Amino acid sequence: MTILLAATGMDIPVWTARLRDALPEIPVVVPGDIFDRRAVHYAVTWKHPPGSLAGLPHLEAIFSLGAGVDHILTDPKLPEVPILRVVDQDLTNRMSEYVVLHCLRVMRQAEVYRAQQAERLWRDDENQPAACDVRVGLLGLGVLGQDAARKLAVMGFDVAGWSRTPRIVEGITTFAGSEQLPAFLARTDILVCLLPLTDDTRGIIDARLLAGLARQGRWTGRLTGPHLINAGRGQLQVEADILAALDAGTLASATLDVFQSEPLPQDSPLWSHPKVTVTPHNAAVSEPNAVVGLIASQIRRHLAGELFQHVVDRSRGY
Ligand code: NDP
Ligand code: OXD
Repeated sequence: MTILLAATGMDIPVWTARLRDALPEIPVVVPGDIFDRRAVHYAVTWKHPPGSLAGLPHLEAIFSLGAGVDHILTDPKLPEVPILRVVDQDLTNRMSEYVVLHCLRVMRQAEVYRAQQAERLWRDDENQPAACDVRVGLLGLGVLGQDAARKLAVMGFDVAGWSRTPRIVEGITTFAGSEQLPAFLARTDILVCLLPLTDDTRGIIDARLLAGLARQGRWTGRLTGPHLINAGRGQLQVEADILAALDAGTLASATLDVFQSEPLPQDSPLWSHPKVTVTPHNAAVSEPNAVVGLIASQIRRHLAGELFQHVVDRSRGY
């Protein structure tokens, strides 16, 4: 029995070493090694080369090294075995840190004070809004969206979430389905996107969606709105529409961790736009020890005859 680690953009020696430490009884191979394809029972993947998982007759499961699985589902030769994604408290905490950080950064106008500092300008804004007057809306109320929503609520924000099917989350106003999207957007000052990339969500953050956001916050003073934070996937957003909305003043700022093309091309106008904050798709990194621990426990469960956890529903695409 062998594990095939087929990943690009990851530190392969580190992940291989962690897998070997966690499952010393199972050899780990990588594409390019000479190995018996019939021996491969598990594949551990991140953006694997399409087709590289075909021709593994005894493959029993494909693990994603991240929470998202769009990178797996695009493979036209994907074997019909369970796909398992990362659901891990370490990754979840990291994403919530990112969301809370940037919501606070927007609300407390960090960019304004940074600019004032550059000019040695001592100017106090007497009308800092209270968090309860700032309405945050989460697109996506799954594992990451719910945790971020709860932590934002602890900070005092007025939080709502939108999902495909109705969800009940204590202290959070919830909306579901395309028919409730306009009402959700209309009460949103800071839109946080934590959706998966699927056929239904591709390009969802477009001019129409941005035009539906709240135009007037419940605060007075210098804070303007609305604001966008996207840490889901880059192909959820239409970057030309975001830039147009920023330039038209219908969007006050965009904080983007993910991009239509990654790494963000050098000539992208997003890099230098004064209202855009760019982070390099690291809102919630997969920490090797945490994620390998999860994969090892899934494999041990499976070898003991138990069911896999966190299995992706291929028909939904997430
Ligand atoms: P989950 O599968 O737990 O949650 C997905 C949420 O999106 C659910 O609430 C789901 O609705 C909702 N959703 C899916 N499709 C639609 C739709 N068509 N309309 C409305 N809502 C929809 O995923 P996670 O929370 O674990 O992760 C979300 C995404 O975050 C990942 O897929 C990945 O792309 C991204 N991510 C980014 C990282 C980064 O570093 N930037 C790190 C980790 C993840 P319902 O509740 O009804 O199922
Ligand atoms: C993930 C990611 O999906 O890091 O986990 O993007």
